[in-house]
Amino acid sequence: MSAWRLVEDPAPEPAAGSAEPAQARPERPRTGARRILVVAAVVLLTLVGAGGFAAARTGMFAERPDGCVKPDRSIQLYAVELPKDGTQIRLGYGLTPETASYPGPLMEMMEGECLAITLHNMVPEATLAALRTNPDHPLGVSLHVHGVKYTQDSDGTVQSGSYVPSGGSRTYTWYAQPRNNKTGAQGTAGYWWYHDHVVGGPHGTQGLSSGLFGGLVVRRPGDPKPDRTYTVVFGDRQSINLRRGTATDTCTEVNPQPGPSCLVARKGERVEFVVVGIGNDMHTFHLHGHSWAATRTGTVPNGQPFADTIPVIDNKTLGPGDSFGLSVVAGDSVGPGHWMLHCHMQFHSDAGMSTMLHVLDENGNMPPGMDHQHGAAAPAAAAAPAPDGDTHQHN
Ligand SMILES: [Cu+2]
Repeated sequence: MSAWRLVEDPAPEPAAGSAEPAQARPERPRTGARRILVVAAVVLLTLVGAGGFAAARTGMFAERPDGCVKPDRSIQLYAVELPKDGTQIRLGYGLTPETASYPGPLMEMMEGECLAITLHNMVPEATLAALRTNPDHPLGVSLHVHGVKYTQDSDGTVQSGSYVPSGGSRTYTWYAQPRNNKTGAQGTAGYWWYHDHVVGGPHGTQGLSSGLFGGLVVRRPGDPKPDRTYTVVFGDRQSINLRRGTATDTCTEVNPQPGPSCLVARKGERVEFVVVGIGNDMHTFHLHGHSWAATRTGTVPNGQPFADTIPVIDNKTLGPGDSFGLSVVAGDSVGPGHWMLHCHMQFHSDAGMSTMLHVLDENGNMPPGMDHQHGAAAPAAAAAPAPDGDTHQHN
């Protein structure tokens, strides 16, 4: 057992040879009844503790947070190695090994829901060893989540032992704790993200930079329902979803396939973005032609009067580890077109941290005369120095 303990309102240590602390708290009389209580408590703890400690040895920590009696839903998640991007190792999470991508699949929960995710580590040990920064660091991948509730058992760290060696699997439990006006619990509705915390070192820095991350939305009843959701991760080396320049936008004019490097929508669709910052740099998220409310969802809740207390914005600061969400009605009042989505730190956007939201008309066509703007690569982006092979991409 650990030696950790919290001593409430600790009194100074008694001087050697003295029976009582020199300056103890106001004395409470040690009545006979109190002694009996203490003895009873010790006996009870010993009896219960025998079972409890046995459980602790097998599981070490509680499996689920309070409030999650049993998972409402279970999913399988696979961590796999993807084709290299130039010389850079790429990893991804997927709901199947074949569909792994970076960012990984969007996770969606409703407040009150408890989700069990079984992570299967299919990344070869040799790959994890190549990413390791310290030979003493264990090899594995993990799943660490922001915003929702989890126990140490689902923390996804080395120190809690909650990671998965190559070939193994482990179930993580997330609880989207609802608001509770009685206890003051603020709820977990919001735009969050999940990521590895183990690959390379104790903070999963190499897991993150290789692609092991994804978005999480926790909704509250009544939240707007999006027609499509894109996870947009701003990272180091002026990257969007680990890509930059032309690689950020691989939409084809014919039948573009929505994905991490193809943001496309029809006019009138509600498009939701989960925006996440990773790495070491500050960024600002800016979308042309569209704006949103500075609220949890980016919209003004139904029934709430519009008020000047809710600012409308089209640019938002994003630091490492931050995440936020928003939704817009594609092309609302501005029509179809190629709407830039970029970091507004000028040297970042100039270096290729820029892509497009392609808004087609209601029938899914780009109106004539607008095809010429296809592609995100500004001349400046093409001229920027190539970041270690970031010009390739994989969905
Ligand atoms: Cu930036």
